[in-house]
Amino acid sequence: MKYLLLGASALILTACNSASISPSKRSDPSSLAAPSHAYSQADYDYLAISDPEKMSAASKRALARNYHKNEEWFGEFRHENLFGDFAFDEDVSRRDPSKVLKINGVFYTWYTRTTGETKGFGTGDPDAKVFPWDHAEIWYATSKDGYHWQEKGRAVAPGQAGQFDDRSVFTPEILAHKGTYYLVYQAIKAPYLNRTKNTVAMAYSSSPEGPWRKLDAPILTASDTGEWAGTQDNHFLVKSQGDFDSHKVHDPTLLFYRNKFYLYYKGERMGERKTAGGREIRWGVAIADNPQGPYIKSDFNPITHSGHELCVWQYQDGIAIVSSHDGPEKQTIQFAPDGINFEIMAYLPTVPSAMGLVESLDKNAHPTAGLEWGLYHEYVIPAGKTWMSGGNQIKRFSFQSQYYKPLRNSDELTHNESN
Ligand code: AAL
Repeated sequence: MKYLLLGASALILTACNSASISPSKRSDPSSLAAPSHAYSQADYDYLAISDPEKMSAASKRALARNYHKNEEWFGEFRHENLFGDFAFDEDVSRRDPSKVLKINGVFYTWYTRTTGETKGFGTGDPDAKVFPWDHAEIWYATSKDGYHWQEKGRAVAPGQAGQFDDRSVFTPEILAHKGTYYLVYQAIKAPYLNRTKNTVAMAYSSSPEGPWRKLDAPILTASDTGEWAGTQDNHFLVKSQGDFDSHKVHDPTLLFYRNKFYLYYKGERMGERKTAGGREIRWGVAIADNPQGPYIKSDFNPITHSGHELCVWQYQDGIAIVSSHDGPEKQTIQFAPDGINFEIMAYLPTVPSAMGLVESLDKNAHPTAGLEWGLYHEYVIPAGKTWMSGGNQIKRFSFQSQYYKPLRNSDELTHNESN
């Protein structure tokens, strides 16, 4: 007798010879692709389920959520300070680091850089800096060892007055593909108000040092659904909320996957509500045949119901993500065999904000090898300041897994070899 679980909850009894059931495949993504799961005696033993005909809700959930398969995805993050220009500087905010590329033996990252005090909304001054990422530019830095970083200069600046990116450009991600570097980033057109909808823009270059050439128009915009209530600049007041990305399209992250360009992003909704333990945040994906687009939003969006800044990498033939803060599935690692249909693989005690992964790591060496180390940001809030008026600092994370102990740096491919 064996049990077949269809979807996440319906248990169906099937008469079957248990000897014919193949053992569970730990961390084998292909086993997640199947629409149903058959369970072996080894699975029940692993979960201490003595009688599969009498299972509690917790035991059914443990099977449905793969607690018997995914232990190799578990681990925890450690944090370290960085040196040189990435040491904390109270006068310069550096945040939202991109992926780290290794090019000819040198690490590169791109990030949001601002100066000046954040004043918030409602000052009456239309030029006042409303967020730590307002009036921002995208800069880049390099490092030989991943610890000591040298700021090299500006990569992308806001556009001329009247252009779609005339107020701020920030939260960059990078993709290197066939000798061209593509920066994707958020853009704001003035005025920057509570109800302002941002866009996602792209610039490209044949060198990581630039010069960068901007596309004339955004590659992604907020959905044109939802309706504000009244004319007050209050993004909580709506007649209807619209799609998951009716207000903001954030944290663009571009991957070359299955011969297409997958632009993963965070959506925020007009009239945002609180959801289980956090803000109403979901992720979507838009897919293009060519790196410059057009990017078509997936019909399956939203593809998560949790998370905040994006952390996305290819593992084997699927896509893995870390869902950071916000939502009922915050602080999880998830995996989708097709890049769309994500399942929870592991729960995490903490998750760094705005992780930038190291592209040159051998990500297929282990489920969490792509997380071996990378960059992230932290808020530094001196006494008397808030998260808005305090500083931002780029730091380094590493992922400690009891199942995977890599040789630091020595097993990295150079960027050129990996592309
Ligand atoms: C971050 C990211 C995006 C937002 C802002 C800067 O947490 O989600 O980048 O726009 O905050």
